[in-house]
Amino acid sequence: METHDYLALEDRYAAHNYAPLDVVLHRAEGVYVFDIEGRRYLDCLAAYSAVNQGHQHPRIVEALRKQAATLALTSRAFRNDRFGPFCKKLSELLGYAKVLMMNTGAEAVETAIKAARKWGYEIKGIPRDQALILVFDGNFHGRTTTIIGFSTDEDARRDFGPFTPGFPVLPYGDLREVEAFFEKEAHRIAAVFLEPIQGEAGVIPPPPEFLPGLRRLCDQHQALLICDEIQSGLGRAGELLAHHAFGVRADGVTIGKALSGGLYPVSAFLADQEVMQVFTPGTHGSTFGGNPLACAVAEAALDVLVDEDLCARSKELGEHFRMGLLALDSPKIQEVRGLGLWIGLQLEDHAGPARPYCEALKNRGILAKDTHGHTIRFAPPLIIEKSEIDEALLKIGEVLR
Ligand code: IF1
Repeated sequence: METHDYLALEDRYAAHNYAPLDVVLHRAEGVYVFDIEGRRYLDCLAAYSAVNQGHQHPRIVEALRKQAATLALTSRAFRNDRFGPFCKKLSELLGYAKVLMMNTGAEAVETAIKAARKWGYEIKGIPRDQALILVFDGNFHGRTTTIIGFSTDEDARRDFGPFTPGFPVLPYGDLREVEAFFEKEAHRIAAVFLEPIQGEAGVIPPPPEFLPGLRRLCDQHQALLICDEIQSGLGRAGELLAHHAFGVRADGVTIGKALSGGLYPVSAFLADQEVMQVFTPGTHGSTFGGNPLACAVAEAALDVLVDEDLCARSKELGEHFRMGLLALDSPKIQEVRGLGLWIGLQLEDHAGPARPYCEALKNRGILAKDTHGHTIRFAPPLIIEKSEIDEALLKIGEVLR
């Protein structure tokens, strides 16, 4: 079969909930993916930061293979020899007393929402069914009906109503608006929930005083600060958790994607005991959550993250990538945003939408994804070499010219 044959099959048999680039991939290795015609591409999306460790990392593939042949799923009705040791490892690495394992990012977010609400009622004493969780415009936290209910992206929410109440949306980065809202509603605010850097919105870091300000407000008014680190975490922004770059510690975090290095859906919600105590037997769960295979894969993925010092690499090489983009000195570049190896290249309006640039990059062997019209996202696996970034910069320069 040829590329167009695969396109026809997807067109005929799969729901059209995506508009992918017309490249049919067959295999991957490290920072490269290969299409069915054998053409090689530098992967600058890294599956939305799920393959920070690089595609098919041998240590993670081996962990998957071994555990898959030993014990894959017991359900949480019984115990197994991978779950406890992994929860300890994750708890100690990220610095939270307790871990609740799920599978997809959205499930970890739903877990955080349930924890915050239950904590609000049972610990803070918010009147039942009155809890509010502050969220921000431009957010992306997943695709369940509750989560898209507080999305500000019309495509993500149109005609999926009615939505779950209790998620006031405030302007991202605007501390005064948050302060004013707390003045009015502090008694029923259970949590403030946000991406420390907004991904889908176009890799947008908030003003440096935003997160410290939120931390102060949450401390003042007994509310939880919960960060969604599903995309920004585990090295992508040059830190174990992106919000550390702003000098604060969240009360809870959601993680996913690179938690498995892209080899298996693994996600988690982490918090200290004061929050996690709200979950008692029968109050929450998941068939595959925390299964032995997930734990074995995630354990190897975290070992790679630490042993290969991917956070430091991300920070250093991200700076190199950003400086290189600025050095192109292209009149089409309006802004280069980001932290670590997570870059949003915002094109000037007159430069036209980003999609054609992604098509041109694809023809030069670079896969990147546009977002929100005028931004090209560059988020390669964190194992990328400086020489590969320099090669990419040459091609990006050609395409911009
Ligand atoms: C799609 C976006 C990225 C996330 C954050 C939770 C989730 C995601 C910060 C949910 C997932 C994915 C979903 C995927 C494309 C991708 C995406 F474009 F949608 F917004 F990365 F930016 N929190 N993001 O980024 O995790 O349930 O998907 O495992 O839905 O198109 P999930």
